[in-house]
Parts: sequence; C-alpha cells; structure tokens
Amino acid sequence: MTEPQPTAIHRQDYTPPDYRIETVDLEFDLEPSSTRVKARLAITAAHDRSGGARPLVLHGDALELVSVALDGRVLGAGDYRLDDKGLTIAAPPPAFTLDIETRIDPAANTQLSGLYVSSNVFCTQCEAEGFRRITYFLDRPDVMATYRTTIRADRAAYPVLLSNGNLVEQRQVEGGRHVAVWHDPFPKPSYLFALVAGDLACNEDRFTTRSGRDVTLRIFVEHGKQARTGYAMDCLKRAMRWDEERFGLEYDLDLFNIVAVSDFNMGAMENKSLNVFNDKYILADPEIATDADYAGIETVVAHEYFHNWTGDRITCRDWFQLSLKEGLTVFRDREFSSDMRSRPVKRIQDVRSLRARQFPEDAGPLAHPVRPDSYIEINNFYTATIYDKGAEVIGMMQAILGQDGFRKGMDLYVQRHDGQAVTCDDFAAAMADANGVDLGQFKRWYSQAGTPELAIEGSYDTRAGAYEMTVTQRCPPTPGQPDKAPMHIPLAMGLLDAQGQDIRLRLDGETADAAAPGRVLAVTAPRQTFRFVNVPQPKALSVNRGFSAPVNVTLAQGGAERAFLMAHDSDAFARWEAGQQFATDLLLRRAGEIQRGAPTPFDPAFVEAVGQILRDESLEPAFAAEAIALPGEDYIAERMDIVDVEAIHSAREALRQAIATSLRADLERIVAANASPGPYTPDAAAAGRRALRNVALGYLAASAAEAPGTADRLLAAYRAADNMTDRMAALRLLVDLDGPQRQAALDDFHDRFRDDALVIDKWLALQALSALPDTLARVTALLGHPAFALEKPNKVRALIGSFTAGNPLRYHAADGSGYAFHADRTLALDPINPQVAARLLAPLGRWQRFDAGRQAKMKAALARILAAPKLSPDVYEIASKSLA
Ligand code: 0A1
Ligand code: ZN
Repeated sequence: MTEPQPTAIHRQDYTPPDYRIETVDLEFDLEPSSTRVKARLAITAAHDRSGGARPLVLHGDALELVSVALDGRVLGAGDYRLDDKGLTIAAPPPAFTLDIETRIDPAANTQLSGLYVSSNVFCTQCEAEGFRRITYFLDRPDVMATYRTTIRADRAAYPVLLSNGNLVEQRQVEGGRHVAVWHDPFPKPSYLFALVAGDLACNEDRFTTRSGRDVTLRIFVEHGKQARTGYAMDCLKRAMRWDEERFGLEYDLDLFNIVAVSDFNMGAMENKSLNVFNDKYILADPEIATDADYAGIETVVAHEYFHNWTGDRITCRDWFQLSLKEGLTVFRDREFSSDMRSRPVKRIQDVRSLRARQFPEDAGPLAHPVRPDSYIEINNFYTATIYDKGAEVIGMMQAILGQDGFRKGMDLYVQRHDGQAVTCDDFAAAMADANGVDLGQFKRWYSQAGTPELAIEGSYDTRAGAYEMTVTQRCPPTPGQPDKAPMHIPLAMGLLDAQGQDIRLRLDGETADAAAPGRVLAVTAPRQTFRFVNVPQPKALSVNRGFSAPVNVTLAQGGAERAFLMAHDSDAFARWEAGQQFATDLLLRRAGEIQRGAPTPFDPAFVEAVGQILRDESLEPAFAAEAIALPGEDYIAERMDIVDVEAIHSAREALRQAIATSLRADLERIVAANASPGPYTPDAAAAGRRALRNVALGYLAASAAEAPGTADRLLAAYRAADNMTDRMAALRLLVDLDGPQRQAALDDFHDRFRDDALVIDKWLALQALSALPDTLARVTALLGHPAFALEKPNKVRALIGSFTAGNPLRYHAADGSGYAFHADRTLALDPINPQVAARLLAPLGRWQRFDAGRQAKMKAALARILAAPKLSPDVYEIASKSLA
C-alpha cells in the first residue's frame, strides 16, 4: 500500500486566523526525558459570530496530551478531537481560557525542532513550526501574543534559566529545584518563543542606547569557552550602534541575551531578546577561528540583532512572506559588514556566493520566487533565493531610490507596521509611498523565479559622436512559470576612454547637466536601446557595475577590452568581474579543447593582467586576493551546456599552473611581503594580507608537479602558522597532494585540536574537499570516526555536505559512487533529522546539467530515496520536485 503523499499549501489560500491568542502563560517542569508543559491561553474569536462559532484548530506535533480544560472545566474525550495535525474544539465560546498540559521528550528530540537537549543544555528552536512540538497552539506568525514563562528545573544541573523578555522572579523550591519567571512585554508570534536551561558560563557587558537606555548584554556558552566570546560581544555592540546611526533603530529592552549551543540546525535564531546560536557563529580566538570565521560571526551576530526590528517588532503575516524579514535583514547585515570592512570586497564575496548557491537554485528544479506560491514543508524554504536573492531585491530598491529615499521608506515601514505581521507588498508599498514612485513592475522580482539574462550590445557612431547600447532581457522558464513578463532592472554602467577615465554620459534628449560619469539605467522593456550623445571615442564598456542587478550578462568582449577594464574600471567590482569573465572565457575554451584532446595555449593577456595586479601596490590586498582568484569550478559548470567536471578541473588546474609558471617571482614576493608582522588580529586589513598571501601560496602549490619540494614547503607553512587562517590555508593545499606530508599534517591537526568540536569540523571538511581520487573512500571511513555523529548537524555538514556540495570532481565520479553515497546518507539521516537531510539534497537535483550516464545514476539515486518507506515531508518535497 502506498503512503499518503504530503500536500502543498498555497499562498492564495491564506485566510486570517479565526481566533486570537492575547496572552500565553507557560509553565515548564524540565526533565530531559519527560518534561511537563502547562499552557494557559487567553483566546478570543476573531470573526463575527452571526454564522455560528467556527472550530478552533490548534496545531500539535509529537505531543502527549495530559489534560485540557476550558474556562476551568476539564474537557472529556468527547469535547475535542485529536489527530496527527492537532487538537480541535468544535464550537468554543467567543472568549475563553484554555489550559493545556502536555508531556514531551526533549532528550529524544533529534530533529532539533521544538524543545531539545544539546550537551546537557535544554534549548528551543521554534521557527518555523517548532512551537507546536511544545504545546498545542495557533502556530502561525500572524497570531501574536504576550508571553509569561515559568521554568522549573534542577538547580545544580541547570543553574541558568532563560526565556524572552525580562526576568520577573527567581527562587529556590523544594527538591533541589529552582524556578525562574520571565515576561516579554512585546507581542510576538510563537516562532520567536525561546527557552534555555543549563549550566552555562556568561560574558556580561553593557550598552547605552542613544536615548540613554542602559542595556545588559550577556553571552552564555559552555564553561571554559567564555574567553572565546569577546569578538562576538564586540560585534554585537557595533551592530547596536550601527542600527541607530544608519536606520534610527534602537534596542527596546533592558536585557539582551545570546546563548551558543553545539547542536543547531542552522546558523542562529533571532528569538526576541534571547538569540540562540550555533557555537560556530559565536566562539572565536586566533587558535581556532579563521578570518572567514571571524567575518561570519560579525555577519551573523549583526543579522540576528537586526531582526529585532525586521522580524520581531515587524514580522511576517505567513511563511510565504519569509523574505520580508530574511531578505531585508540580510541586506542590513551586508550593509553593516560593508561599513565595517571593505565595501567592494564584501560585494565580490557576496556575488561569488550568490552565483555559487542561488543562481544554480534559480536554474534548477527547485527554483521558486522570492515570495513563493506554494510549499509542502516550509523548512525547505530557508533558501539562497529567500535570503540572498531577497537581499538583492532590497538592494535594487536602494539603487533605484537612493540611500536617502530608501531610509525614508524604512522609516515609513516601521511607523506603519510596528507590532504587526505583514507582507512583502506592505514593504514595497511603504517604499513606494515614501518616495512617490510606482514599484509595480519592479515587484515582479518577488513573483517571478529565474535569473534574468541580459544580452548587451554596444556600438559607437564616430560621425555622430553617439554611443548606442541595446539591452535585451529574457527570464528563463522555471517550474510552474513558463512565460515571464519583463522586469525592471536597474543597470549601472559606464564607458571608459583610452586613458581609462569615465566618459560623462548623457542620454539623447537629456539636458547637459544630466551628464554623469556613470549611470544607473532603468531597463524595463524586452528590448531597449539607450543612445548617449556627445560621446568621444570610447575604449571599453563597463556594465552591471557593483552587480547592480542579480542577472547574467552576455556581452561579446575581447581579451584586450577585459584586460583594460581589469586595470582601469573606476568601479572595483567591475574590475574584478572583468577578470572573472576573462578567466571564464579561457576556461570554457580550454575545457572544450580538453574534450577534443587538443589544448592550445592560454591568452597571455590574462596572465599579464594578473601580473599587473600582483605588482600594483595601490590595491587593497583583500581586493587583490579576490581579483587574482579564478572563478570556482561550480561557476564554470553553470556556464557549460553539459557539465564536464573533469575537463573543468583540468582546465582550471592548467590555468593555475600557467599563472604560477609565468609569475613565480611576483608570487614569491607577495608571499614573503605579506608574512604575519606580529600577533594575530582579526581586522579586515590584516585578514586581507593573509588572504593575498594564501592565494599566492596556492598558485605556487599548483605547480607541484614541476616543484617537487611543494609538499615540504606546505608542511613547513602549516607548522609555522601562528593562526588558524594560515594553518587551514596550508592544510587545504596539502590535502590535494598525496604523500606523507599530507598525513603528517592531518594527524598533527587532529591531535592538536581533538577536543575542539568546531576545529574537528574543519578537519572533516578538508578531507571531504580533497581532489584526490580516493576521497569518497576516506569520507566513508570517516563516518565511523568517533568525532562524527549523524545526530550533530555541524558534523553532517562538515563531512557529508562538504563532499556533496563542495567537491564536484569526486561527487560526480562517473561510476555514480558519489550519488549512491548521497542516497544512503540521506536515508540514514532522514529519520534522525529530516530538515538537515533535505537541505543537503540539492546537488542530486541538478541531474539535467550532466551527460546521459550521470543523469541516469542521479535519477536512480533520487528514485531510491523516494521509494523508501516513511520518508519525511522534507525529503519527499525536495526529492520529488528534483525528479519532476
Ligand atoms: N531565522 C533564522 C534562521 C533559522 C531558520 C530556521 C530555523 O529552524 C528551522 C533556525 C534558524 C535566521 O535568519 O537567522
Ligand atoms: Zn534571518
């Protein structure tokens, strides 16, 4: 007998709730295997009762119901209905109190949704629908209530008891237990509820808001790790100040708590005044954290803090609006990091990641709009599209309205909607109304999936002194959306003269004072020609400066023009982009030649342009590091008709070797000149020097075949490192080289950091990323290593995720072994943690991009997953959509 298939929920079916819950009084009696939860809910009907009472349907999942009473009267089995979706009371009165007692088993909660135990710490994760695993409730974001939470637990085992809001009372009670009572004065949806109980150490600090509120800041971690919380605390204070200065948004309570735990499904969670974090985004010191880790902490601490306004005070009406809070908050954390660090470098890194994660999603079977139309399991929609493309959409609004106009829109949004659960339309309306503009066409970015493609052609008319740029836009079909309407695309561009200076540009029909050295054009029609007048002879066209829109551009440009832009474009992002496109052209050509067995030499102009960057001392080292790094294998794969992972890998290695061979002296100079000048500091300037040095070292290692001492040199670099960034950089290169040096370094690393879970994650990940042919066998063996556990999401992501998503060469082995491994791991993980199992599945869904042999094997792996009994809706949704 086939099992019933999970059904989809549609945005169009949204209806407001039939009941409101005004206040929630919770009492937890905590025991790891049997926790009792009493909930007292003050409920009122939200609709007119002339047509009679509507049923109250409370969500519930994995709950044991102990008792339920309505206005003090205990209900019998005939007074309500229980099924696998929840608890229904057929015709309750218009206003009443409901008392519900449930029993739950946090120790057995391996899904890490609801209340669970991580290393002896009780903690909750309620977004998106975890609260219903604690008690029966209207577990939807448009039901906002004030919460009072009483926590009772063993005093010795759980001395710290936390929930949202203010601590009202704490006292000892009989039996070695104690009680804490918390009250949160701000109405919130259930997904922002949080509770933590454990034996935790605390780093405490203070922050005074600009209106003089004195806020206590606390970061709780496992004992012994307090010393690693300093950087996160510093980030938090900088984020608080920045949000006041940039957006006029101030913190609203006297206490802000962060708790870091070792087992967490995501990066962190913005629960009101009690953010819960994955250890990875809190703990840092130079011994254990890389520069990238520090940057990640800065971003995520700020992101969760910024949610206090964009997410908590103003939340989402329903989960289709998820990008309302996530796209906007990612935009805000990006702006923050750009102000703290180098803006162009941040932009480059964000675009690399957008291209690596979001563009493939938008081009595959899981493509969905920034505001989706349907879902089976909402947990599957915490995607790169919702977060990163969502942030791009907000960024385009800022590009169109200007920073001041955008701020006006934000002010109006907060003024209109504080305390409400709203929609993406409400946000766009605030932006439009505050600026008196029509964003009607622009809003297609919310409803149409797919990455738009812009074909651009430019031509200069010498006689007329005019330059014409013709832009054709097209958005490819995506599931359920065969035809697309034209989008409003803000396209930043410029023209360079022979000296590399920006030409002042004025459109035909504009007055002379409109002329500017760079323009943001409104591309709105399927095909549009922009005619600039009074233009002297241009040398190069620069388009999509700053990546003003998340689109793919085709523009026929020769190597010479690209090299010129690499050296001269006034927009740093566009200089980087010119190099990426130049390299991509070379790599695609070489990959084709490898397939035909006839490689020809690379265009020396590219290597020469890289050399110029290496010798240009005026460049920021962090920028130079990005500018000389080749596009990743994934990006090249996206640009191939049929992906050939081996040809891509060989082509990229060959270009790396060509650069190393021609520029050895420059690279050696960079390595020597950027050696660590003193004790490690995590600031952007020092990180930039390390990045440049390590990219240069990577090129030198690429010529390992020519220079037999490379492995020794890398082992020496590994041993000499006084910080994790340099240590990891050397080890990353060594794991690709078979030999005793590799094993010596891996063993040393393991022994040195065996007790540091976060560092052991790096050790697992590095081995999974190795280009060596026996990588899958090693990964399979590591599944049995004591450091690995399927119950721990960080371990799963480090070992399995790094292999399936970060090692295309070995994952896509022609014999299908990578796919079979993926299917096996998915089926083993699904009963333990379906959210994480589903989130790792995306690479199998890209089968359409591969040759017939691989396609068949990828589809077989997906079919095997789908055929398994008792599959979670999470994995079912991804696997079935991937096969469709
Ligand atoms: N809202 C959090 C991310 C998050 C989402 C879902 C989770 O569980 C399913 C946990 C965290 C953020 O944007 O940081
Ligand atoms: Zn978020």
